[in-house]
Amino acid sequence: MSPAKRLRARMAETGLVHIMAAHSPLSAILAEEAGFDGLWASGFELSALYGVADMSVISMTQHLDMLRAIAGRTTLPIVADIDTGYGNAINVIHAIREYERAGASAVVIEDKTFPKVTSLVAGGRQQLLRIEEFRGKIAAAVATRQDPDFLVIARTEALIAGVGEAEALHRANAYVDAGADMILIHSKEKNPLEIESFSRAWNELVPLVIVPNAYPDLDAERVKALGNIRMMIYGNYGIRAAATAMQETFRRIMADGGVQNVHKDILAVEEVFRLQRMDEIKAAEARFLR
Ligand code: SPV
Ligand code: MG
Repeated sequence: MSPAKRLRARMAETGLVHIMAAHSPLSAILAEEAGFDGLWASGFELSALYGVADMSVISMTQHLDMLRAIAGRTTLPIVADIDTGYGNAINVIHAIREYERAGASAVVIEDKTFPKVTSLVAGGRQQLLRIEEFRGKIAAAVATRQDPDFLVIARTEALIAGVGEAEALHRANAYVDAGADMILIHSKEKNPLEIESFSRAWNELVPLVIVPNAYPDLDAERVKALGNIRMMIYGNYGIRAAATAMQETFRRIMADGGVQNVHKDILAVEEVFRLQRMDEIKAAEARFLR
């Protein structure tokens, strides 16, 4: 069964899949071990990993390279964050071919203009694309995919841009007409009221996706009660957790004048060996090094 088919099957079986952001193969391995249903090849996380803003600065090639590396080290389905699709509908056709070939099971394309501005930044210049133009991108993605289970997820940034729920619903309906398999509704409100209200107003059969970064109180139990959200993406938790651990450890080493205190609080090297599958290397050495 293809990873994309598994992702769809899991959604049907559990009603809600949990997708963890991954910015590296190591973070993907850790997400798989923790039991997530899939991975989010997050633009925000990869940008942060490179130390740059999430504003269309990272290239498609950089994102694809990381996605391929991730796909090579995990069996989980990967939902690729392709931002605005790297240009117009023609660029989307090229992107879908590349991402499917690289091992993605789904893409999320957002209805902003290129270059995009990261959604959660205060005072961000959030510019929406014309609906017709975005419908063309969604239709192009649907027409290009080879695997019918590959998911084309349309993300509306209408709430992020502050144009209100009616416009968000109007756009989401238009994207469903263009063939979107799911609608990602994003919000930067600190509480989940905006998302809950959209979910209640959404009466299409097409299910919703959310990224509860700004409004962490909306947990799986509350999401399930809403009834039409089938995917939760934990969009920036991997890089934030990694940066927290590094920040704290690095500061302690400088403050303590050595590694004597942090040594016991971080992964043992043996655990890193396990994650690197050193046992397989040892077995191969025994078998082939003559
Ligand atoms: C990402 O993780 O890249 C996202 C989610 O698109 S957010 O940064 O919250 O917009
Ligand atoms: Mg993104």
